[in-house]
Parts: sequence; C-alpha cells; structure tokens
Amino acid sequence: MSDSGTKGLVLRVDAKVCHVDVDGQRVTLPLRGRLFEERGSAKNPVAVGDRVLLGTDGEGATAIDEVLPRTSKLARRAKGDEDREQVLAANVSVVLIVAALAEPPLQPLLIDRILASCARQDLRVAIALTKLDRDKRSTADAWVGLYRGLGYEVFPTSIQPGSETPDTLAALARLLHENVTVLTGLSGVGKSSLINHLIPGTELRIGSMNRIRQGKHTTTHTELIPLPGGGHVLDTPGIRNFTLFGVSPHELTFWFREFIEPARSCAFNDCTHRHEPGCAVLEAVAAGTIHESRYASFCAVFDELADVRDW
Ligand SMILES: Nc1nc2c(ncn2[C@@H]2O[C@H](COP(=O)(O)OP(=O)(O)OP(=O)(O)O)[C@@H](O)[C@H]2O)c(=O)[nH]1
Ligand SMILES: [Mg+2]
Ligand SMILES: [Zn+2]
Repeated sequence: MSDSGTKGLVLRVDAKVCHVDVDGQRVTLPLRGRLFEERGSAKNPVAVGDRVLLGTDGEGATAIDEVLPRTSKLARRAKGDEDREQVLAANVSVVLIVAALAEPPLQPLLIDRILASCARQDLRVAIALTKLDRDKRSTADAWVGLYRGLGYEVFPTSIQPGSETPDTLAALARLLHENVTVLTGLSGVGKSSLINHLIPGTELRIGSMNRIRQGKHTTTHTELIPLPGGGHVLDTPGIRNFTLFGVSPHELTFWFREFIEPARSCAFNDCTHRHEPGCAVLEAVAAGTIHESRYASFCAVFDELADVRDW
C-alpha cells in the first residue's frame, strides 16, 4: 500500500539511490522510474535539497514517488547536452560563491557566470574570497572593492592558523545558520575546509595541495548537512565551468546588474554592446564605470550563448 503522505529531504544523490532524511533518519531509496519520464528539460529528476513524497509499505519508505515544487534552484547547462539543465542544488536561500585569492588563481569569469545565473533565478548570492593568507600580490582589495561596489556581499577569509579573519568568518557562520546555503566554486578553493571551520564537529574530507595541483577533486558528491543551531549547508564537488541554461544572449544585459542602467541609453534597442555606435555600455567601460573584467565576462558569456543556438 502506498502512502504518499510521507515526506523526505534529499541529502545526497548517488547513481542508483538517494540518501533521504525521513523524520531525522537517514535512509537510502531508489527513484520511481516515471520520474525520469517526467523530468522535462532536467538531466537529473532529483537534486540535493529536494523535498520529496515517498512511497511506503508496512515496513517504511520504499521509493521516491514525487518531487515537490522547488522554491529555488542553482542550475547550469548539462555538460555535453545543451538542451538539458543540471540542477546542482534545490531549495537553497543563498548561493555562496567560493573563490580563492590564490592557489588556485581567482577566475572572475566563473564568479560572473554564477552571479548572472543567480540574478536570473532571483537567488540571493554572496562571495567568499578564501586563502587571504596566500594573497602574496595583495589582489584582495581590488576584488573586494569591485564586487562590494556592485552591491554584493563579499567575505574575504583565511582559516590558516595564526592568520584567521575572525570578523568575516563570524559573519559567514551567521549567514550559514540563518539559511540553506550552497557553496560552489573551483576544486581546491577551500569549500569543505570553510564548512569544517565554521561548523564545529563537521569533518568533511579536505584535499592536499599536491592533489589539487594534479587537478584531483576531493569532494565527489553534493551533501546536504543540517547544522546544529539552525541552517543547512550544501557542500558540492568543485566545478570547472558554469554555462547558463535557457538564457538568450539578448537578455544577458539584465543579469549583469551594472549594465542595466547604461544599456537604457544605447542608441539601438537590440544593442549587443560590442561595436554599435552610440553604445552607452561601451562608453561606461571606457569611462571605467563598468570594470573591464566584468565587460570581458559579459562578452565571453554572450558569445557562448549565441553559439548554442540561433535565438
Ligand atoms: N593557506 C590556506 N589554505 C587553505 C585555506 N582554506 C583552505 N585551504 C587549503 O586548501 C586546500 C583545499 O581545501 P578543500 O576544502 O579540500 O577544497 P574544496 O573547495 O572543498 O575542493 P573540492 O572538494 O575538490 O571541490 C586544503 O589543502 C586546505 O587546507 C586558507 O584559508 N588558507
Ligand atoms: Mg570539498
Ligand atoms: Zn550598447
């Protein structure tokens, strides 16, 4: 007998089963086959953070029957399949982009891609700039200034013993306790380390710098961790790329927040902000009110979206 009243929270998704929290108990359950038929444009029918309805028999839950509507999702285009989206996390209230100031080098393009995606999804986003102690070339102030100047919450951190940043770490701990936060960023930037440091008692596996230099990932599965004292955090495997899904190049202007106002004054309504005469975005870049690194990101994402299909 199936009782669709039983609910669960997806903690982890493996190849054949999901780990689900059911009334505080962790159980592993398969997915009903029809979820794959009903997944629409998604690559994966279920994502970590999903709330699900479970089928049960006399013994307890037997399978995931249904995925409940999501309040939010962090998603990108699936690798090797431009018509499908890969949901990295469901029902989060904050996306925390984690980027190291050094080792590995900061990639503003990756940050800007995720910022644009969050803007489109209307998702709150913050940026942790890690390994401040390794920032030998003192680049932190410029990155912090750029992104705070755009109105984003930015937390420069170091967890290196003796060089910790107590204020930003305390602020991040508060953020995690008040939200369902997904951490995302390159492999080796210190996502798992940060969670371990902020949440006493958490013992996620941390990579050695040697492994990282060989390009080896440490975290291999997204894991949802309920926090003692409130909040949930999702630790994710490192990503190399983040391609926007279902976004046309012409709407991209709206997802780069400082482009919106100047774009209103462009001479052409469908201005691509590349070569057109009377482009107010290009004027803003020349005047320095739009940062060249943000303009470079905009152009890279625009070209990539235009390549996907003929909008
Ligand atoms: N110097 C310094 N090293 C750090 C800091 N934070 C993390 N690390 C080191 O960075 C390395 C990678 O840390 P992880 O937490 O495994 O990185 P990750 O982002 O979870 O990596 P993946 O799981 O592969 O995505 C480890 O050797 C950490 O000790 C920091 O603030 N300063
Ligand atoms: Mg990790
Ligand atoms: Zn323009």
